[in-house]
Amino acid sequence: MKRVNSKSDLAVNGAEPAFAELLHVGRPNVGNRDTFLANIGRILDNNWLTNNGPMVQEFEQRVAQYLGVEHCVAMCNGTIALEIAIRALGLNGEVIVPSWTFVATAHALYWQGITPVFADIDMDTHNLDPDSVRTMITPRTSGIIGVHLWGRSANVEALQSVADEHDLKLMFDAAHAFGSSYKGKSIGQFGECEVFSFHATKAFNTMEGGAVTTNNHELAETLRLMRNFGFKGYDNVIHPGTNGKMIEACAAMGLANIASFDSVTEVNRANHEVYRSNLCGIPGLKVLEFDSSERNSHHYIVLEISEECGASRDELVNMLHAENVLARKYFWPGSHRMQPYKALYPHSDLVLPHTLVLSERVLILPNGQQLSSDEIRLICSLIRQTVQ
Ligand code: T4K
Repeated sequence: MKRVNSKSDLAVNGAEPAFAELLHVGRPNVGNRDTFLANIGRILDNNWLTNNGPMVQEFEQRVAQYLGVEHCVAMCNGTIALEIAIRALGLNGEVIVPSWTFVATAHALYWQGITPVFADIDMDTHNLDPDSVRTMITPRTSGIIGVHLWGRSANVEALQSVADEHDLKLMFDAAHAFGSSYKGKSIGQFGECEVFSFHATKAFNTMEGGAVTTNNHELAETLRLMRNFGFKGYDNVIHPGTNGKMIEACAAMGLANIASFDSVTEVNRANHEVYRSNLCGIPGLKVLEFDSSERNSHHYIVLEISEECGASRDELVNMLHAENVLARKYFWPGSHRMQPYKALYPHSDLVLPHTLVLSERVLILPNGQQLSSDEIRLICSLIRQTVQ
């Protein structure tokens, strides 16, 4: 690995980094401040802060309309939304998930006494491999959770076929996929239901937040009961439930941000292109492409660094951190090598070869409306100088 020149050289030696301020992966995209503050004013005027208030209802309608789905049930975050959806679908025993995802996908099952069983992924798309899913099915399997990783849709039809063949429920963790499509249809409409995260670090955020979307009226009704302790009217509990409610202030942020979401996507797409053109032709370094026939927020800039590259993934991450670029190794080392799964499945490396390879190769770079083209070019030139 070569040391980078000039300013960045100094940074690696402990002096001035290339960027005066930290450039984070996950820096929030924030819409019109005046709209947000006016929404907050409306909340205060209403004297209604939470519990299915008018702002949350407006937000749900707006999201459902944007995604072309019948029901959006807003929740306090994506993890609780996953847990509630899993319980509402009656999943039990074992559920098949990718290991190559944020650990919340597996935790949402384990937290409820359900065993997550990890299947491998496709090397090109980083999404669940339906053939690997097939090999993991046992008499205890009740469902499959596909993840649309990096906003690239999972292989929806193939997973649905596996689920239908074995009478399993299929749902999706769509935490990365707000604004994405599969065969031209918006993500949010597939499987029994889909679960979004609107965390601050997502392309579209409500600070903290999430939602379950579905075209199934009965399921939507159950989800609404479950997120509010099972209450139907005053003093009348008709279902087991928890507190999964989104607060009004989060919906206020969501309404401000959804108005600018398309422009955030455009900025991300352009940034992705700048990264791609400035990093092309480096042996062993690939910028993950997005399928141009599908919609995607282009929020994640995913690099794969293989052995032919002049620097390892970890050397690049260390160099970037020294330069104040907070690149991330999402989702190293893979959920199956995190606790409690590592102790539960000490041999699962053997059945997850693609997950293992990618977990050593992937690096995520910053993106979003706050990043300039010049900053991207500088990040790329730091990488180029390091690997040459
Ligand atoms: N399924 C999938 C596939 C997911 O990716 C996630 C969440 C979930 C389910 C669960 O949804 P939630 O329950 O979270 O709604 C972050 C997020 O906390 C998490 O929401 C997200 N995935 C995951 C991919 O990333 P960490 O542990 O990396 O967070 P942290 O604190 O290191 O922040 C990430 C980066 O963002 C840092 O570089 C700092 C920057 N940042 C963060 C915040 C909160 C900012 O610049 N501003 C901010 O306000 O998990």
